[in-house]
Formats: sequence, C-alpha cells, structure tokens
Amino acid sequence: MAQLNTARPLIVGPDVPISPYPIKMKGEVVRGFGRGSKELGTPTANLPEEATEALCKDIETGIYFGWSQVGNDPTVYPMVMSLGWNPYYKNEKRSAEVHIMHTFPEDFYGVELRVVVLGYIRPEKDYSSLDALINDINIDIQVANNSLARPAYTEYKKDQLFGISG
Ligand code: ADP
Ligand code: RBF
Ligand code: MG
Repeated sequence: MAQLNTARPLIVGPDVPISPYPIKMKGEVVRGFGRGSKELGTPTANLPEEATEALCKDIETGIYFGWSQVGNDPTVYPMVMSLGWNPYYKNEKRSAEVHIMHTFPEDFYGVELRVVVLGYIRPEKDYSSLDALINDINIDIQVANNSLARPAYTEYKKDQLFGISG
C-alpha cells in the first residue's frame, strides 16, 4: 500500500548512545490489554507498572529501541518499545510494551524481561486505521535494526545486565 509508506529516516540518533541512555530495566512480563498485537504480527511483552513508572521518570512517552533478554535464554535480541498512552486505543494508563525481534516457541508471561534502552525513534501517534499503525511499527523495526547495527550500540549486548552473553 503505497499511500501508507510515509518516508522517514531509517537510522536515528548519534553514532554513540548519549545521556540519558543507556537506560536499564527489568521486570516480570505481565498481561496487557490482549488486543491481539500477536495477531498483528508484533506481540509486545508488557512490563509491570513499577518498571513503567520508573521509565516514565527518565524519558518521555514515545517509541524507543534497544536490546532485550528473556529469562534464562542467554541470547540478547534487538527490541522496539512503546512507552505511553497508546493514543490509537485511548488508554487511560501508560504502558511499556516491548516487541522483541525474534520468534519465540511459546509465550513467556511471568518470566523476567531485561531491557537496555539506547535511543528514541519517534513520538506516539494516533492513526486513522490499524493498517497505518502496523505500517509504522514495521518501519520502527527497520529503524531499530539499522540503528543498533552501529558498533557503539552493538557493544551493549555485552552489558552487565545481560550477564556473560552477547
Ligand atoms: P498482551 O496484551 O497480553 O501483552 P500480546 O498480544 O501483546 O498480549 O502478546 C504478548 C505476549 O506474547 C508476551 O507477553 C510474550 O509472552 C509473547 N511473545 C511471543 N513472542 C514475542 C516477541 N517476539 N516479543 C514480545 N512478546 C512475545
Ligand atoms: N500505539 C499507538 O497508539 N500509537 C503509536 O504510535 C504506537 N506505536 C507503536 C510502536 C511500536 C514499535 C510498538 C511495538 C507498539 C506501538 N503502539 C502504538 C502500541 C500498539 O497500539 C499496541 O502494541 C497495540 O496493542 C497493538 O495492537
Ligand atoms: Mg502486549
């Protein structure tokens, strides 16, 4: 759908993460609103309220990128995170939702999720259609992958938060 393809830069932020990044966070994955992000192809692991509030103290609402790790799996995967009100759905509480760029064999509710946030992509937006939201999420994923490919960003896969891995 060509009219959905709103052009924007496919790499964002400086070549080296700068303050307030990196922002490190962990929490047990909680249930979200169950709106079927999964059916849309982008399931989001929701962080608990305490972690969400803590993130909101450091950064504005919006869409972010970084690295993530789930439970005992030593692998560190790229992620995109939506922090905020989800204007498209008119939520009354802020949420922090992390989509990990990896296909997992099963759900991991209740499992510890660790994230290192390394940069900001864009503000949250309202959309006139679900297709427009999905299209933007897919662009965010490309932006995150490109932005994380830079050496100073890749370095954070070896962060202490993730233990001996990367
Ligand atoms: P909810 O509204 O409960 O958050 P979602 O449709 O967003 O439901 O699905 C999220 C759940 O899907 C996560 O909590 C996790 O257990 C699972 N999941 C599977 N693959 C992924 C992935 N690649 N990234 C994030 N969550 C995933
Ligand atoms: N919701 C919005 O209302 N506006 C947004 O701009 C928005 N951007 C998102 C970007 C990413 C990368 C992700 C993973 C989610 C985003 N969401 C946004 C949240 C989305 O509404 C939520 O995941 C829904 O549950 C999808 O069905
Ligand atoms: Mg979710």
